[in-house]
Amino acid sequence: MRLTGAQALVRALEMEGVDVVFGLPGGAILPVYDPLLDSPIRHVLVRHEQGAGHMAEGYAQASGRPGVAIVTSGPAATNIVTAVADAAIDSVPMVVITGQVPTGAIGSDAFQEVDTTGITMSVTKHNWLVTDPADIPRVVAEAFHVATTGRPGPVLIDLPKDVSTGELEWYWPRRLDLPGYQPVTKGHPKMIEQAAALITAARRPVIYAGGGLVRAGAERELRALAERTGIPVVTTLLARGIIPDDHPLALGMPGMHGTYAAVMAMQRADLLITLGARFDDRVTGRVSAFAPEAKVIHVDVDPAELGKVRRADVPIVGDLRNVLPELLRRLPAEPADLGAWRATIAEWQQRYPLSYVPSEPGSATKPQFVVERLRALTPDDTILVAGVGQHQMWASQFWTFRAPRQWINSGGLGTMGFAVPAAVGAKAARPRQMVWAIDGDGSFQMTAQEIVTASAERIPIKVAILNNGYLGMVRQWQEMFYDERYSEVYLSPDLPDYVRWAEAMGAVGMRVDAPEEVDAAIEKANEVDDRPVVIDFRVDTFEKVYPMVPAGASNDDIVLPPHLVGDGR
Ligand SMILES: Cc1ncc(C[n+]2csc(CCOP(=O)(O)OP(=O)(O)O)c2C)c(N)n1
Repeated sequence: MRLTGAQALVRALEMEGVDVVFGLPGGAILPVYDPLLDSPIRHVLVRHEQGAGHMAEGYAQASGRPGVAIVTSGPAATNIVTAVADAAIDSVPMVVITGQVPTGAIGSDAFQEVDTTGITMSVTKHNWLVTDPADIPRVVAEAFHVATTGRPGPVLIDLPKDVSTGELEWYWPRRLDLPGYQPVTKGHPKMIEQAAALITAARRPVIYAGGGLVRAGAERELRALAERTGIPVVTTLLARGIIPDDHPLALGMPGMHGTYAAVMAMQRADLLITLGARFDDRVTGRVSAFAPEAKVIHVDVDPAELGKVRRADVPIVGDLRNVLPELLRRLPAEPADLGAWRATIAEWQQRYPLSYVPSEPGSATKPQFVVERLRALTPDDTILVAGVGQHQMWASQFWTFRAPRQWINSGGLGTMGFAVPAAVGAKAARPRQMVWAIDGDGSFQMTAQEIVTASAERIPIKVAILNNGYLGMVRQWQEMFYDERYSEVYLSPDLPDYVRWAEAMGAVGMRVDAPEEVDAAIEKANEVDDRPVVIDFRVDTFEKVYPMVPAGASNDDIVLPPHLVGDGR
């Protein structure tokens, strides 16, 4: 059967089981948009290509399937680069298709020409510039394979216009021939044995659970390891929910804004069982002072992570879903007695819990209170998305996570503007689950136009803006480390008028000025199911995120909130 390259591309996406793509057309990608009209694949028309990228990420994180974005050449390709970089550092499977100028014009500074494969080389797992229509089915199959296997990540297919208009004889590759790409999935038995021996000998072990566990879908295996051994678990920003926060072994988030117990448990540990985590600087603080007495077991599907930041005593390359059961098989039936260690940790938890001072009657709403009320008033399986800043940390700290894939966030890149489009993508993937985004006023302004997309496409997400009138996290650093010299961080809580803006974009807009109004607004928002909702929560400007390990400091120098200190620590 003869097909155009564009028809073959759309057909190949169908073969891969794609049900939704996010994108926006233009000159170089026009041929692809024509056969899309005849395809069962749903296309969500975004208002900015960065939004398409984050939507694909939100879709992928909520569903576990790769997200797909289609954009044109030049400025459209550069617009999506932020989202591609975001997906790369957070290991999100994503396939991006970009239009390109015709092959004969490449290199001539043609209209809307950029070197897309060159620009995205360092932020994709792999990319392809297709020069022959006959390659399209094979490249699409390879792209989905590479994006979803080993360490997941973004890939990009650059499609010149003459390649999408050219013809080929349709085929679908039965097997892929990628000799240079063979991800290791089974851990080395000798290494697993050594890991079991370290676990058996440890008296102060901690499981350092990272986002790789979520990507691998290894929540059962993790829980089995923790429960069998009684070893407490810290969950990084990307791993929140991999073990329920109300589980007796859960210590919450480690790192810069982690719980005191999680930070201290890692610092005092004699063994870190590192699973799909990468010793990010936001977790380790000053690396030379991090967990000084701990031996390290490091399991990761990506060999490049092992020894990158911290030497591993036992490095294991492999898929966590394979490695963890093997490890469990080698552990003795009787776990070591960790009673003393667990008691020490319990004391830290009890003395220094995550907490805040509730607002006085008549004074401003505390942002943490909004997060707590949202959790209390939404269904258990609600998907929570966040922007980047103080609100993100409060969301991670004060939401109670009970399952993976219900927390979607920009971790490694820290991309303001992530929340609204990622929420749209998550809701497109999981239409029956409620999707809330907690956003900052600064972050919201970066991609708010995707509320228009949500309205037009009837994707009813809900957005809680924690409006403190500032680029709050930067303000916090200026307050603490720059002598309260506030340079370019004031935004104003009233400009723009969020309620009118939301309504102009087809959403329901609400404003909440006082703590007593919080519940009613959330309940009203929960009832809206035919359009997006945006609530402008006016919150206390002066609130800071605690605990805090200042950048570059040792985790031992963790700063507790003022209301918890002065008790002899
Ligand atoms: C695209 C981008 N630009 C700049 C930054 C640096 N930055 C980190 S947090 C922050 C402030 C965020 O303000 P807001 O969204 O209002 O959230 P808040 O901290 O007030 O909760 C800034 C500017 C960033 N992370 N991303």
